[in-house]
Amino acid sequence: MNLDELRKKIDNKEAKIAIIGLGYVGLPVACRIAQAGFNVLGVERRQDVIEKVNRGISPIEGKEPRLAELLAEVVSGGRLRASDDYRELSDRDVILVAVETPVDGHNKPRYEALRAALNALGSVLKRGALVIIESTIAPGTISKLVIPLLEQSSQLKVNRDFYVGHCPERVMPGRLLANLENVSRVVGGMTPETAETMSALYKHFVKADLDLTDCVTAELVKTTENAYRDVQIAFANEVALICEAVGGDVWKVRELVNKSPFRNMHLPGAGVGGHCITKDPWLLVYGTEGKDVPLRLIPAARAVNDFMPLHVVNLIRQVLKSQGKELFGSKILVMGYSYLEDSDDTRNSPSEVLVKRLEELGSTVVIHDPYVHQYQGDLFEMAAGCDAAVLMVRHQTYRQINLKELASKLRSPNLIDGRRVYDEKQAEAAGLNYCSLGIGDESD
Ligand code: SAJ
Repeated sequence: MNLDELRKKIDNKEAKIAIIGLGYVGLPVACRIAQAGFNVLGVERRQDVIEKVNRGISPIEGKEPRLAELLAEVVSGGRLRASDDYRELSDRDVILVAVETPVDGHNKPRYEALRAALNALGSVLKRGALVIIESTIAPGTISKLVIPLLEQSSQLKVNRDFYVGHCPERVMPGRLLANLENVSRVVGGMTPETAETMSALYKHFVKADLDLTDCVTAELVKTTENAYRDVQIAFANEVALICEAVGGDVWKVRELVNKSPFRNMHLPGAGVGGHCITKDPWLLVYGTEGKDVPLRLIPAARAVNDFMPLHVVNLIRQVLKSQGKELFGSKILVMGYSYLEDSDDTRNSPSEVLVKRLEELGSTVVIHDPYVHQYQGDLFEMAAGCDAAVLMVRHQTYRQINLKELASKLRSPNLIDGRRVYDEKQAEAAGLNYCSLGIGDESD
């Protein structure tokens, strides 16, 4: 089957589609393609996910509007099925790959899941099939890893016997389906005709722009857009440190800076977590591996952001010290453990770094988070006997708490605000000794 024939099968929805990896990227896209009228096979390693999906139950935690209903609809309609058997991919015309691509402790990509998926797929790959990588990958990965692995495991030749493209995901936890439908996509094909054929599929379920390009550009755009955000946040964090040192208020500074045309200073804070912004800058950097490119800004931004939870430890230490107390032997209430407000996702959470450091320094830590099961509970009961409360995540519920009650429960009424959720005057009127990240004391 050549690309023209494949294109026709996609246009009339006869093409058989598969998604490898039914996580927060793969599952929504599988549902949307099935809803568009295609026959979709989801291939997944985790038996519990397979079992839930085949019962029409969403395995994804957290609030994902419309996803559970859509999954139930397409599964009961017989258009989506999950399996762990790669052999079932042998009749698939288009295969999307949405497996994890984390980085290791040395900030190098770990492609084990991608390699395993490609090797298994290659061994059953149908002639004329189109393989689309949706996972975020370092620039050069399509040409240096994906194509060689597929050719080797299939004994077929790319652009003759099968086709390859890269359409990086742009989903966001909490808005998976909305983003999938309404955020533009970069559609990178190994050939322009491949990109056109990919676009024919995405047109069925993406209402936003489909920007056709080559694979390297697609790899660069995705990793760059997240490295951009990381550098922007790091800039805001560095200005926060400056403001603390010179007696400024970074939150006020940011508000006024952003009134200047073409400025968009991001939010400083207690750190950068999650599985996109913390790793994609390293994937971008890895694209230059083995080449002598002097990269300083992107690694430095990662270092600045990784430092922020440790800076919060310093703020706590300063507050206690001003009261003749030490971190050693103190009891600290940590408010917020997920990496993002109103989310239960704790991956790469800055709070994890904060808690580890506090415990290393001899503090006893009490953790509260309304979204993370093991840390749910009565905030004020947890505050009892603590020498400070530390706000790490801007959960909506934290904005409305009774600060007077918090002050009364704490052993020492100290509140360190890592995200500038509270108003200093209100906090102090409630009887709290308030310290916000990014706000210096002119008398220092
Ligand atoms: N953060 C700051 N300051 C900011 C923005 C975020 O400290 O100004 C922190 C957050 O607290 C969090 C981390 O950075 O710990 C990441 O926050 P995020 O809003 O970037 O959320 P993510 O990690 O879910 O990023 C995703 C990304 N989406 C994709 O990769 C498809 C990112 O590209 C989006 O820009 C981002 O969502 C978004 O816009 O919300």
